[in-house]
Amino acid sequence: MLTGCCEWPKEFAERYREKGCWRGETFGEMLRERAEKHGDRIALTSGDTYVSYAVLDNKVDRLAAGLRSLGIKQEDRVVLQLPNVVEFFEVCFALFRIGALPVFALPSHRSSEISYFCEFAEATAYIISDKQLGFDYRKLARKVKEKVPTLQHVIVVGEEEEFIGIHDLYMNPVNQPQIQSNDVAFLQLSGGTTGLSKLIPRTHDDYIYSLRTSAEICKLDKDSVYLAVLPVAHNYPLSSPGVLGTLYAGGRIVLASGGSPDEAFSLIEKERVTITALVPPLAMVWLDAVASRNNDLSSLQVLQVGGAKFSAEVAKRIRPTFNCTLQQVFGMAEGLVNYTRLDDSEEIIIHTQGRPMSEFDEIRVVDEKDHDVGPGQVGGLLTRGPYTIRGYYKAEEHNAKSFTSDGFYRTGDLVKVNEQGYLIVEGRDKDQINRGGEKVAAEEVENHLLAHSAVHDVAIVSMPDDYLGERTCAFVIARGQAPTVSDLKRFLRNRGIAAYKIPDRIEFIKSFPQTGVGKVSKKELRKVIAEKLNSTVQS
Ligand code: OOB
Repeated sequence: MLTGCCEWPKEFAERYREKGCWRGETFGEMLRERAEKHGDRIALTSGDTYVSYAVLDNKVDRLAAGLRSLGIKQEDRVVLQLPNVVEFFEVCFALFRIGALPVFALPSHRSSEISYFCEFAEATAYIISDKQLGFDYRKLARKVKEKVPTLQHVIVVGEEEEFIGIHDLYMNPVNQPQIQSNDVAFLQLSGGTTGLSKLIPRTHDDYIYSLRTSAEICKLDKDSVYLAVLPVAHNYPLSSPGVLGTLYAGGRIVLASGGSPDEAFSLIEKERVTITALVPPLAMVWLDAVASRNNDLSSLQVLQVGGAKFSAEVAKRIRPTFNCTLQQVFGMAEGLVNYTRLDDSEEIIIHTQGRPMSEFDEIRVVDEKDHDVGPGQVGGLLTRGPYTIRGYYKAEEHNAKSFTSDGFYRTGDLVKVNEQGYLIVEGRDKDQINRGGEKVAAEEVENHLLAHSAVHDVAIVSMPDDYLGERTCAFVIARGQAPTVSDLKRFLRNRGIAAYKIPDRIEFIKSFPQTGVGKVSKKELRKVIAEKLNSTVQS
């Protein structure tokens, strides 16, 4: 296994194999088999482009040859930052076939995040699109190359300028190395709690198990049509069951550039979409948009909502509005994914975040001392299982805190379990803000702000928000003359961080409230801002 990754202990690995979870499949073989079985069927649709399984398989082989010709080889890390385009799949599977590991960056990441991924993962290549939504990724690549001189190749989908154009990399197929199913297939990103995102190594065995099980739970088959509106690099639309689960089932993926009802509703109508995945704020936008549109959405069978807590009040409106089944999804890139089942009662579907997808998922709900809480009580969620990692990539010290000595991952989520074994998310005890599904690690943004000469200290907390669920508020203690809010926001943008991490609100404060042991009390700060918001709403 790749150095810096933690394997499952032997007895667990043996059990997961024996029980048929890990079946020795790799992603490269999976696509080949689907191409042999479903050759002429359409795997991917993007705009007017329709790509069959056979064509996808062949393009992947040719691109794999091209990537090899650049010297990209087994175990090389490649930072992949592509939006929802056909090439995302070609690159991904080409890397899988040569045994190189994609590092799944999001389109919203900027130079600070990308440089860190490239440096930390010691990436040999960085793959981007030319321009997207008015942003030029080649400019970003120039900055990253300057900061990370070891980065050897920048490959561009579109106009390549001084870089390598992907169109030059489709070559005659060559023999590829034998890939082991227990090898790491790629690195996902964690939402991050302490400082920067951690990298999550997922193996072919464990990930294919998770998407196969997800596809079964969602009853996907070759007639399923999955609409991808969220960025496909994220674990949720990638594998729950997402685009990879759809390919596993031999179904068809329809790519959308974003979640606007204009685009998504026309695609649902035109392509007869059967299932799609949303985060709660998007679900609210869709609910409100239906009345003013007259698209035929009758093909839609399942609407998944996850990534952040979906309020029961809004959840109730899904079935009457879309005439389809709501499925709540509570998952994490580290592994564990919970689903409400399609035939569950409305009560369960509306009021819970589902139950673990696998009978081999182990969950514990514990107090601060790691003792199990009583039935129905709220506690911290710990989990281990056949698709939950045993450690982050190259993060020994952090792993000692994020995992128990017997290998349970500390999710940082506060949950309770009902009598039927369904989880209800009640909050979190990790230093992270969940901005409608986008995760912000408080410490990462605090560190950026601390680099400003007029910032003496800073604490970032969540504040309630009707639309996103939560937004970020930074409490700043100024040094000398206080900077302005726009100064600080500009400062952050110039440091090259993703826009969703820029605090929604900045409050200046003289000193921080403290806990009994003299730490900053974020709980008190959350109260301060919530009360302030409340009083402005009322006045
Ligand atoms: C998904 O993955 P990540 O890694 O971006 O974020 C994981 C965290 C969870 O630990 C939890 O705090 C929160 O996101 N979360 C939810 C939730 N789904 C995720 N909190 C409340 N209710 C939910 N339904 O977000 C992710 C990965 C795979 C599938 C679905 C979501």
